[in-house]
Amino acid sequence: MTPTVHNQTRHWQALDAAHHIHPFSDTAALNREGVRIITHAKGIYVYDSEGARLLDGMAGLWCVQLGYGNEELAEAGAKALRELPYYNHFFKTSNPWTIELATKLAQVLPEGLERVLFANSGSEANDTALKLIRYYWNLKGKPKKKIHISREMAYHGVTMAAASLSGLTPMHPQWDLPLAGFEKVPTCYWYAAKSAGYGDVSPEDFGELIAAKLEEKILALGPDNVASFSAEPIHGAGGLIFPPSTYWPAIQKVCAKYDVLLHVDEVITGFGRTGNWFGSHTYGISPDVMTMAKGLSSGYQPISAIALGPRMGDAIANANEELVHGYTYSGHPVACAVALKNLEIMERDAIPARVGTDTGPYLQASLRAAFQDHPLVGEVRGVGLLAAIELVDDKAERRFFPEVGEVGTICRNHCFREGLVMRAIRDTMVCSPPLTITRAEIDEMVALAKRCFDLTAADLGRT
Ligand code: PXG
Repeated sequence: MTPTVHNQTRHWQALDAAHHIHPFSDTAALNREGVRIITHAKGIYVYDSEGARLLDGMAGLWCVQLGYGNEELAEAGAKALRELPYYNHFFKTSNPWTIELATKLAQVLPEGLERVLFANSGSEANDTALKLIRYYWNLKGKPKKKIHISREMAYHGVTMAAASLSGLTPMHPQWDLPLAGFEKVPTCYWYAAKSAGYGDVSPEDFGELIAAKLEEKILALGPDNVASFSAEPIHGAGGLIFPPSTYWPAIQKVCAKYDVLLHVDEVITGFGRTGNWFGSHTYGISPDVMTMAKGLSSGYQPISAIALGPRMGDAIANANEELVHGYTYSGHPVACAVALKNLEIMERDAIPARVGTDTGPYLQASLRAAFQDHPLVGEVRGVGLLAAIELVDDKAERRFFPEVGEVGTICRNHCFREGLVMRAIRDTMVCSPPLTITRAEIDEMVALAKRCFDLTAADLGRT
């Protein structure tokens, strides 16, 4: 948007402070500081109202797969806006974009996921998935199977159910959550295993050991009471925690053994991020139900989806009764048109394969070359165009800083000042750039990050 008054930034900051409450922010503190106003974006860069350019190493919030300013997506949305700006699916009606998007999804999703429902956000998708899981067990005559198990450090969104499913503990006390019937198990954070008292276990053994915790939990609750296990293939907002190779095979065995439905949350890992269409492809996971959002439309429109495998899909499609669920904007034609075009472009330009075989390995190698021996860096880890750099107090002991988040915040602030958007989760620096990023742009991003890490090390006197 173009500025219209003198000192436009301060004017907008004042209005924002007066009228707009921000997500996951301390409103008073933010208002004292003043927000940064992003006015436009192109490719991998966003620009603020003061003319500063930032390299967006987070693809917005892990979602702008095709980068900013994609004309084909804008055109697809504009065309649908003109032809059918709104219609619903409640009155025995559908529309071409929704139908074609559902069909395209069935083609690119892991085998067996053939039916989809639409919603408008990742949280709604997860909320819906849990409702469908409950419904499935009711249809199957097992109404006692109602407990949802998920993982510590998981992020699944903010609705009452999605926040209950989330395992990041700060998400709960303000809202008296989690709701009853939500249980947690430890997660496969190998890097933290030593400081958490697991000793010098190998990643592979740790994967098995942590999967066994799910079995113990199911047995403690009684398999007849457990409806589902939910997990991200890779923890996203929990700090980019990648599963050891043994983890997912073991988890799937446990779910199958106790007839527990597997809900896979691909809100971050979907749509090429890990170098395949889905994280489930990368890790060989066969979900009963999968949720997705973000990259589905490259973030250009709010849209999410819930895909059902044969078990749930067949039971629900053949229930012979009304499915008492749906949102006004489920399968919105404009959102579907943009998402459909997004998937067509990804397919045409082979974006997942490019991430898997070219830019992904290049980013991973570049980060390791730049940071492996950095005085603050304990570990560089990643898959595809997802990467995390763990800032630690003691590399040999894999020991974190005593004041969790302090060093991460220093580093994150340097990044912003130097023109790089990188997120700090605790003291883990994470990046998840647009999937259209080029090798030259990766070089630029890594060089910027290196400068910021060096500034952070200098601040701490650890050069
Ligand atoms: N599942 C996963 C795995 C997510 O990452 C959601 C569900 C919820 O999606 P909605 O569309 O309801 O926000 C998410 C969202 C962060 C951050 O700080 C991450 C998300 C959202 C906001 C902030 O990393 N992920």
